[in-house]
Amino acid sequence: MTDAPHTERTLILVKPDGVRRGLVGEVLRRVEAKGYTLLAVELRTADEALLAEHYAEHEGKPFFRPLVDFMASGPVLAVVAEGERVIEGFRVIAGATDPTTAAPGSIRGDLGRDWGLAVTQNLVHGSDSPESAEREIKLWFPGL
Ligand SMILES: Nc1nc2c(ncn2[C@@H]2O[C@H](COP(=O)(O)OP(=O)(O)O)[C@@H](O)[C@H]2O)c(=O)[nH]1
Ligand SMILES: [Mg+2]
Repeated sequence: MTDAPHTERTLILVKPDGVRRGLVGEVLRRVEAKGYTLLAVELRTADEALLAEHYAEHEGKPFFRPLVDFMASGPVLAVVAEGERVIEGFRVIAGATDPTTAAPGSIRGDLGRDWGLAVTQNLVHGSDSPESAEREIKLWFPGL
């Protein structure tokens, strides 16, 4: 951690499993309770082109197609949040990728588990670096 102020923005998605389970409010509550500012919140069903672009780094992996299909299976809540070190902070709130082993206290650890669909359904997405955050925010909220 550095001492210099480091306000940044991140893209958060409540994935279709989270929306279907009625966890939109719970995810937003945790983001707000941590003290981050919501800059944009929009419920939307993403098309395949947007999702393939969003997950471009995973193209070619065996879970890419199931992941895109799952993400297109219903509405997602797209959120831009702002704050000091929010990119790292939200990844901690979200927990590890595999919800079965994600730490209790995290969104995935408290609310997620394996439903027999590997780790695709893990409730939330959060940008993993400043470069990813900038790219993803442009993709989901071109006007922001
Ligand atoms: N089925 C399956 N899905 C995966 C696997 N790894 C990642 N995913 C899914 O792909 C998303 C993106 O993967 P990654 O960027 O590594 O994880 P994240 O940054 O923690 O979301 C994850 O959130 C999961 O939904 C895998 O090994 N199998
Ligand atoms: Mg990732």
